Amino acid sequence: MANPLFDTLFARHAGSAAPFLHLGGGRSLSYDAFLRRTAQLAHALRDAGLAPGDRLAAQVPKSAEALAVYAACVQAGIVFLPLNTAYTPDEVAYFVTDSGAGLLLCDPAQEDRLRPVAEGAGAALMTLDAEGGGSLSAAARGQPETFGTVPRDAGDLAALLYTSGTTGRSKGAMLTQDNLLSNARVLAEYWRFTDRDVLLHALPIFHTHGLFVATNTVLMTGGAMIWQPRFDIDAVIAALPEATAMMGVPTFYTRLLDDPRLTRELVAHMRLFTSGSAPLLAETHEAFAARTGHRILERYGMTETNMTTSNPYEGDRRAGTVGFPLPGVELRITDPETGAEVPQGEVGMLEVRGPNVFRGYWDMPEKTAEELRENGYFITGDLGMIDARGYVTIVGRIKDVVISGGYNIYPKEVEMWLDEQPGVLESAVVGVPHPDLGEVPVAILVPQAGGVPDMQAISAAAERALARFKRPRRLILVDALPRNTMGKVQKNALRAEYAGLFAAR
Ligand code: MCA
Ligand code: AMP
Repeated sequence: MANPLFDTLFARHAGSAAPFLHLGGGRSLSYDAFLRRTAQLAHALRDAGLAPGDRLAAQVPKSAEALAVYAACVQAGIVFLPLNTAYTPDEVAYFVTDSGAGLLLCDPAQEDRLRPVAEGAGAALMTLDAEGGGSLSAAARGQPETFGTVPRDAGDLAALLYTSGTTGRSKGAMLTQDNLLSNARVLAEYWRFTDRDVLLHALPIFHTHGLFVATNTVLMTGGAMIWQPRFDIDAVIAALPEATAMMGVPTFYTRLLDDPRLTRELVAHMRLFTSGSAPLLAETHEAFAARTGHRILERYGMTETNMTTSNPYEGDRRAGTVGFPLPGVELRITDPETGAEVPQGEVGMLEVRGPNVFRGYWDMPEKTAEELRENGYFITGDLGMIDARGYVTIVGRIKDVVISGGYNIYPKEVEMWLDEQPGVLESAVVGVPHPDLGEVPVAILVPQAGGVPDMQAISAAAERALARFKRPRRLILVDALPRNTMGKVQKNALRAEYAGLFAAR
């Protein structure tokens, strides 16, 4: 095929009047209309100077048009680089510069703040707002409604997704056409998606979960999506009766459980709820089953690997486990020190291999070599075990990361920033339990000798430097950090000490 990803996910729906996106208020967009818009956008991007292989960085609100930009990039052979809308201009500057993006697409409301970023990185700047307006849409208007799809190989890059690193520097995970396509194929089949499905889509589309797991799976089978800009409990409850499936992070399910409108009747016709991106507490799984009769299907993956394990569609969905390796995915458990496989049933490092595993980190061959073995196994940084029945359970992480509402926060990045603030000698950022978001970051600060850091000034500066979800929910001053005999900060002790800060409601 000339462009496997575009041909399989998009082109096959050309001319189809079937609904693709339900946009609310009775408005829907058919597959055909979506693809015609995609072609117009592809023309506009080419006119803007983007050639196959170039990167397009997009920090835009979720909309049908924003999804069509992803499709247009695939059609034009442009590498799509989606960015969290919470990132500050400083953070965006790093991604645009590091990736050498040719174009930064942003919300017109951010244009003034991001223009210097684009100029500094030598990228063009275009805009797209939540209603599909902006300079890119204007450039697409009137363009031909067909576009000569740019040929691509299965191994060519389709997307570059940045994941923060434990060293504090974000790394761009290079995802190929086949990484995305192989996973979409497997998930659509494993989870029994068909063209009769209507997926309630309330996830952001700048991460693997909302962009690839949800969207590509639906595109694979020709179903429709109820396209909601964000998780709003009222809108979700109103839409559930129209849906057949929903994919969410655990916070979606705890928020639904907190709402008395979640009843067995409301979701009686649904066929599937999935959860991932963060651990789903067994008690949430059980409470949801008791209230609705549905067992949430938990699965596990990473930006670098797409989805790797899933509980079964038919059969026992076991609370607290992430199920079995998906077809075509090899998973092994190794000793974190030696890399040798551990006996079945023992805890160790999860490593995965398969067509789903990324090609490496953008421009970081050393980092790639550290995490992606020559034999193709990717070292996840997650600790787990496989039980006698083959179910995988994640028991912890070796990598120092806090997962808050499904967003990853790398303490190192926040600590490096905190350590530079006036009056701060050193800092430690840990995740503490939070009833809504699973965990949230908290910072423990040690003042410089004789000084007292201005906590308000630090909080104010954090607003400019760090995306909201990364900002510590509390700044706590202590005389010294607990250390072991090797001098290493004992984060477990800090986590234990502050575990009750946001005690459950
Ligand atoms: C919003 N805030 C957050 C988060 N989201 N803070 C920490 N962690 C978060 N995740 C901030 C808001 O800016 C706001 O700040 C305050 O917290 C409360 O906001 P609220 O209105 O309650 O939040 P929300 O807008 O309802 O969002 C919560 C959410 C959302 C629905 C859980 O974060 C979400 O959709 N998360 C999904 C993330 C996701 O898709 N992850 C997949 C990546 P203020 O109070 O100052 O206004 S991982 C992945 O892709 C891998 C491969 C995988 O396995 O899936
Ligand atoms: P990201 O780097 O954003 O792709 O996040 C991937 C990480 O999210 C994984 O390495 C896990 O630590 C975590 N994760 C994803 N799904 C699950 C799950 N079902 N249970 C526990 N952790 C998960």
